[in-house]
Amino acid sequence: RKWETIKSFNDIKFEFFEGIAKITINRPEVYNAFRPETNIEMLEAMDICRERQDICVVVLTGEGDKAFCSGGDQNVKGSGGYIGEDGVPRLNVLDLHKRIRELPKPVIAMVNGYAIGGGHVLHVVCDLTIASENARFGQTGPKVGSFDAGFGSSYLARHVGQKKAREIWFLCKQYTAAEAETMGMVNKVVPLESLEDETVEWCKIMMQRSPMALRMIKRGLNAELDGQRGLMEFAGDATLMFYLMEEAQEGKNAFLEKRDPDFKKYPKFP
Ligand code: 2NE
Repeated sequence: RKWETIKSFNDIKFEFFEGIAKITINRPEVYNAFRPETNIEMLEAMDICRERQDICVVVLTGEGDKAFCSGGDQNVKGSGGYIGEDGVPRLNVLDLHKRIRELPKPVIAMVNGYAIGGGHVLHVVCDLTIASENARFGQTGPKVGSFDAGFGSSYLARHVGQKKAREIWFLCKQYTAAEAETMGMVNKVVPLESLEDETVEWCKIMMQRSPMALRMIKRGLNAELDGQRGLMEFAGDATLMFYLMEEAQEGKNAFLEKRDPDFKKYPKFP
């Protein structure tokens, strides 16, 4: 399989293959921990994934066979957040969570090793998770002076239930891929050597499905948890579909032609 580079970055690889975009956190020396610049790059890559018509599915993974992502880079954690090269503290991984949720295309976490701390949250916010047998899952916040009480807790609880979510956060233990699958936060576990094949296979199946149907399902499942913000995304897509109907064109045409719109001819579905 030949992945083509979409755009070169410092901290990530951003590649394309037959409708699939792959974002790889490329900092193996720190087990793919992210720093502010890593998230800025991933945000740009996600924007490209949103705009490009030929990208149907996004895969998020980490370089090497040790880690998917070990969370925030502890070397740059300072007062107020993770300190960027500009000296400013940020917690911009939260912007990435929002971007993954908003993207009207499926995002799959391809977990190839440790998914720990903020790295665990990243897989939690993805739509699907496929993990290799060597993957390890867990939160560390209360051990290292951090927490994610947002999607990292509330959405995790939707996957594994309240008791397990509290156990994961309060005890900061590590869980095997098999345990994560049993808990309901991983869709499938495969040997490391077949991880990418399996992930690409899932992508290909989804690409045979209706993109609009997948989009609306993602919006609806998000809306349940995302309140007014989720309804806004859902409603935005309803408007998109309305704009595809002649009924919406009639309103605009009447305005431009300086006449009253004739909506009577359109069906009133039961
Ligand atoms: C991932 C884990 C469990 C792996 O353990 P092990 O023993 O297999 O490897 P080791 O030796 O700990 O790590 C390998 C190298 O990666 C670096 C280590 O320092 C080490 O470097 P060298 O000594 O070889 O030079 N490394 C690993 N994780 C790093 C990190 N996050 N930042 C910088 N360097 C890192 C073990 O490494 C581990 O527990 N890592 C720390 C996980 C962690 O606590 N992450 C931060 C959680 S807080 C967070 O991410 C967060 C949040 O809670 C809320 C919002 C945003 C972020």
